[in-house]
Amino acid sequence: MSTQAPDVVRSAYAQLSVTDLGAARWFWVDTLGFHIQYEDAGTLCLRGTDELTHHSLVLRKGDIAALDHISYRVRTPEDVDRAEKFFTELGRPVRRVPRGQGTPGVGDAVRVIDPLGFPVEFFHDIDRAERLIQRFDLHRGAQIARLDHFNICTPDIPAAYAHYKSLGFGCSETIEGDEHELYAAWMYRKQTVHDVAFTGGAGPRLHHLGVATHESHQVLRVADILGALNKHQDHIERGPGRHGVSNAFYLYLRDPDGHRVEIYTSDYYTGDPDHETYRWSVHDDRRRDFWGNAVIESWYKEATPVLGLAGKPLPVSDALLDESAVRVGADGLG
Ligand code: 4SX
Ligand code: FE2
Ligand code: CA
Repeated sequence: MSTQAPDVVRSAYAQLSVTDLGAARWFWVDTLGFHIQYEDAGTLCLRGTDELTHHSLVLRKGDIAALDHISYRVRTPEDVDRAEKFFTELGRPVRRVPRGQGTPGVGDAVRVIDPLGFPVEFFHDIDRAERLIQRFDLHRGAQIARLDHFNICTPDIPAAYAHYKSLGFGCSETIEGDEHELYAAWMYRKQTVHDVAFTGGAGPRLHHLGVATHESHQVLRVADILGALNKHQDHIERGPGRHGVSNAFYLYLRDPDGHRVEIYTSDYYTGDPDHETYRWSVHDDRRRDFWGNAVIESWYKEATPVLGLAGKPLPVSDALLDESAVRVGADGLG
């Protein structure tokens, strides 16, 4: 019998290493409208207006631009123990991080390098924060409401799908070839299109963080702001547009270190127990942009490196984890 998986509630926060905390603050706080919940000389803990927990994004001053970890909230304190056991039995590196030794505001946690090579944290306990949803007087920029999802680059999409299935994730949408080869998948625990999605390519790398606004005008507004701040239009990478997959209205930006963020709104409910996966053909030009606009090359090729449990960059590979998986190449280019 396999070990019980931890009960994951949702994608909760990401911690990024940034090389210039002042520049990162300008981008994430002043321009995107994240709120500062905690700061010290080397750290900013940020959250959106809907978020009642301490943070959904942590920016840490580091030597290189990288991902420290993505982090999932689990349902009970016992689920933190379950996560520790689950990854230990998979033979993966695991480190227990007691409250006070890890990220500010976060209680007892476990950090692992998962089978896909990503640094992933699981925690239950986190400090609560004040409700800002109706503090309209404090809303700025894109008026970010909450973290929505992580998108990660990995060369072996079937292996990523299988791993997250084993963690109890549902699959809302896929992109598939003629023989149902899996090019991309969107998987969830909360009742939206996704908490995590996979982009084919060398991995482990973070492709982007998806952050949600309430309305599409907020997505357009941040593009207008970056245009108005002449020279900052270069932070706009792709969009605005309407995704085929997820139906979300979107805009991709790059932060001053090149970390990619997607401003995302208007996906749909997936919480019914018999919710079925919606499958897109890789030949359907509407899959990534419903209006058929081409995806630019940097979006497929560039991504953020990840750090191991000791804080050193992990090597990136485009080799398959699972040799039996069908390899059909990256979706979209060519
Ligand atoms: O470009 S895709 O339509 O495949 C897409 C990308 C859909 C939803 C997302 O969140 C995303 O990043
Ligand atoms: Fe996304
Ligand atoms: Ca551009």
